[in-house]
Amino acid sequence: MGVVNVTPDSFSDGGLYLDPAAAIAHGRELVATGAEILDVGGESTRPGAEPVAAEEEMRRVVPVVEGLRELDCEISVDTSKAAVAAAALEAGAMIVNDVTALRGDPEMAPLCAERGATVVLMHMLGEPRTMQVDPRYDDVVADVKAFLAARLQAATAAGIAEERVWLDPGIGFGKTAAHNMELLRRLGELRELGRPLVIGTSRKSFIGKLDGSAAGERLGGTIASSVLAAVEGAEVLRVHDVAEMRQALAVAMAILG
Ligand code: HH2
Repeated sequence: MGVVNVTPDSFSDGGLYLDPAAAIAHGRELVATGAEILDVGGESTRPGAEPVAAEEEMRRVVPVVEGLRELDCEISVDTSKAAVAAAALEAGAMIVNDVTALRGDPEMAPLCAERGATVVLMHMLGEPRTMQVDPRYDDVVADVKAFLAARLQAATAAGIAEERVWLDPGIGFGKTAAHNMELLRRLGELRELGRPLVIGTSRKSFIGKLDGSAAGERLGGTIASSVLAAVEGAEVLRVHDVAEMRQALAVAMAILG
C-alpha cells in the first residue's frame, strides 16, 4: 500500500503533493514501482495535528482519487469522516482506511456497510492531538488485540461483512517506541483475530528514537520493520517508498521460499 498524502502538514511529506497533479503523478509512480493499493489522505494524523474540515478534505482527496481510478490498483481513502469517504467511494475508491476504527463518525459504519467497502480498522489510544502524551497499557498487545476484536464485532454488527475488514495495530498512534516494537515482535498474536493485518511503520518516529534519524532518513528502519512484519504474517504494508520496499520484500520472500 503506497501512501499519497494530499496535505500541507503530513509528518514526512507534507506539502509535496498538495497540488492534485503532483499527487496523481506520485500515485502513478508508486503503482509503476509495485504498489497494489494507493492510500489517499487529505488530513494528517501526526501527533499534535489539528483537524481539517470535511469540505477541505474532500477538495483535496476527490480529484486525486478521480485521477488515479483508471490505474491498475485499488484505491483506499484515509479518512475518519463519512462525508469524505462517501465522496471518495463515489469517485472510485473501494477501501476506507479509518484510523478511528469507525468511532469518529456515526455515519461511517452504515456507509461502509451499504457500499460494500473494505474497511481498515486501526487501533489508536486517544486522539492525534494528545495521543503521544504518556501512553500506558497493561499489556500493549493484549489491549490492542481486545480493542481490535471489539471493533471487528462492532463493524459486523453494523452490517459490514467480516471478509471486508482488515485490522491494524496503529504503529505510532498513542504508543511509545517500546510499545511499537513489542507489537511488531508479537504480531502473531494479532493474527489470531483471523483478519488480514495492515502495518504502517513507514518513516515513523520510533525509528528515529533508535538512531536519531529525521523523518526523511528512515528508509532502512522502515524496510527492516516492514519485512519483519511481513514475515510475522502482515498482509498489507503501508509505505511511502514502494520501490525499495518491493525489492526488500522480494529478496526476503525468495530466501524464505
Ligand atoms: N499511519 C499514518 C496514517 N494513516 N493508516 C493506517 N491504517 N495505519 C497507519 O499506520 C497509518 C495510517 C501516518 O502516516 P502518514 O500518512 O505518512 O502521516 P500523516 O498522518 O502525518 O499524514
